[in-house]
Amino acid sequence: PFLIKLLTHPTFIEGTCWTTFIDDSPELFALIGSQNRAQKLLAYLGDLAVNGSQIKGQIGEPKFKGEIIKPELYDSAGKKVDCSESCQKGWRNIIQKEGPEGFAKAVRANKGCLIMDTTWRDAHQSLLATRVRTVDMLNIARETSHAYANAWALECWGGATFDVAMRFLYEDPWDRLRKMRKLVPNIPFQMLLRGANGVAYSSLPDNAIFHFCEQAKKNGVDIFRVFDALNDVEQLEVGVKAVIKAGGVAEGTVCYSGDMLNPHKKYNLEYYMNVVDKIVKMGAHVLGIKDMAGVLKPRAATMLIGAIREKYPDLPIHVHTHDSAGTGVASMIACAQAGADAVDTAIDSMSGMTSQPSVGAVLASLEGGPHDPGLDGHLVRQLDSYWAQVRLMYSPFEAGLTGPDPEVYEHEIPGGQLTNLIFQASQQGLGEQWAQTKKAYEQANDLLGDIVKVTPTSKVVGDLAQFMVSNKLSYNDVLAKADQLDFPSSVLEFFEGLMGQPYGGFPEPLRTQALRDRRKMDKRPGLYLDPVDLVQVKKNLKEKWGDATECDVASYVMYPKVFEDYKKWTAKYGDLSVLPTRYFLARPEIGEEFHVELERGKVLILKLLAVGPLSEQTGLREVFYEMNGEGRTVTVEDKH
Ligand code: 3PY
Ligand code: ZN
Repeated sequence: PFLIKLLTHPTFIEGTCWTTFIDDSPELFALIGSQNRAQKLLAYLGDLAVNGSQIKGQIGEPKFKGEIIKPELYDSAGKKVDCSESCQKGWRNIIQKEGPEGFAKAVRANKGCLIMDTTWRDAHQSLLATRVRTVDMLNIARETSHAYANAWALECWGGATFDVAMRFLYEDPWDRLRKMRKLVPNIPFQMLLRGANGVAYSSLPDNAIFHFCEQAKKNGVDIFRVFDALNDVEQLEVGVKAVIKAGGVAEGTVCYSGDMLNPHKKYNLEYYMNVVDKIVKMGAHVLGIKDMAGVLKPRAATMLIGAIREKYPDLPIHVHTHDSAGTGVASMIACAQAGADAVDTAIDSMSGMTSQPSVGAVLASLEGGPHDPGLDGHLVRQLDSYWAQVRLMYSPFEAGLTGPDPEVYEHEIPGGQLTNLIFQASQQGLGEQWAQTKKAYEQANDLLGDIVKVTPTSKVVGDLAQFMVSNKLSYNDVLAKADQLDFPSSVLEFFEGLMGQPYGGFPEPLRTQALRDRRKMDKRPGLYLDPVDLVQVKKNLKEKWGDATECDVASYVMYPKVFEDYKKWTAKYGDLSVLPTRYFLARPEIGEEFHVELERGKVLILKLLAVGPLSEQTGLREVFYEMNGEGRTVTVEDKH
């Protein structure tokens, strides 16, 4: 079939085929069939043996390269939990039986404050550059279904995981979702949806958001946390409507910024109550409070949740925070006491600092009292021994955080971005620059009109801050030279209105001076965008890749280039999600035997035998592996 495809390929027929044609047309390889999956895997392992890992963002090798030991679970009575099967009992049964409205009622009737575990999404997004791979979640999925059986949800999809899965891990996010779903049938799955941006970084046509939510619901998402980075309710409404249409639980979310306790700050209780009123009117089933930077102080939490609870006694309230300042546990307890129905935590060894507060700490604080989350803390703690090992395996993606940063109350940098910026500063070895960046971030925020900062608007502020630091521009310089400065593209997109409308309007004359001849949108961007022709997209993808699912269409619409690159990669190396992380990130030792389960029951036993000498003429090396007892050779370009 490969030869036929080659001979009938338009480029080949046209005669414009050159020697790099095969390299440049990896789609040809997609058609070869599954029989050479093993050979493709060897191509990756050969490359790894010669060139080391090329995964973007990876610095060095994992600190832990041993076999990850899975815990056996024993409940608090000392009884062994049978994890050969997934647990079947949980809140998902209620969603399936009673629908989103029934779920909302049942949650309000529940006495305790439930826990959402974020380990599979925000925790690793905030600590490990979103690099945790599917296999490491699947390996602990059945145990998780037991230990977290009474959890509100597992947050496991959306946000940056969608993009990073394809872009850096060469995994299909939809495949991840389906595989996790199979092993965790009982706990609701929650995803993060950036309102009219979907899981992308700026607005998409409305029909793309509706199509995306439909696929997400069909493939396993139950609860959708929908936010807009500017709390622009029109942008938010697109997402909430799409979720309701898809049959999901819509968690309409208000992003918390600033300090409500400070009377001089822009976002006060009245502002938040006004956004909440609009979210309720939209028909959201649940209200989310998203404290993306971890600046919701315990006293503010009491005030905000208390006011919402009083006004809306039937509305489920779910609170999200980050532990950047070290006050996350105290804030979540304050939320529970003020009437929140669910709060977010992460497994202990994946918690703290820019991640969510520790589940163990929150459980210890609430267990036995009126807000007891109803989880067996003993079981949850046993899962932690697994995650402690996984975290060490992903050490090449650690940002080197050393402790809490209460300065977050001033700079208000969201958790995930804080990790990124610290990492960048430490890479440049410039402690001084980090202090400047934080200061510049505050000033950039002021210049932009003190906006709500979360993806994608946090990137706008971060880009402007870095632009100011690298060009040595003060706050006043930016104002004085705005009509000549070459602003970062994200700043111009924000000023154009591509991310929605900020509360209080755009800062003038800065906006006009920065935009010059560029357009200004004063309504939500979706009203200016033509619908995507989804049928045509599918047709094009089918022509190019031989097959295309609705999920592929949704991936392509969110990230056309990332999706194409992902397809090219898998055409060359196959589906690497089956490869244990230790061999995805680092070369095996010579003589080290390891196993890869290509599919159920099809196990490859591999051993790296030798790496041959470099051929000066070709720049290539031969790599010798043993596969199921037979010698195999791969020829690899030495990129050093
Ligand atoms: C995301 O949008 O990915 C976020 O996590 C925002 O907090
Ligand atoms: Zn978050």
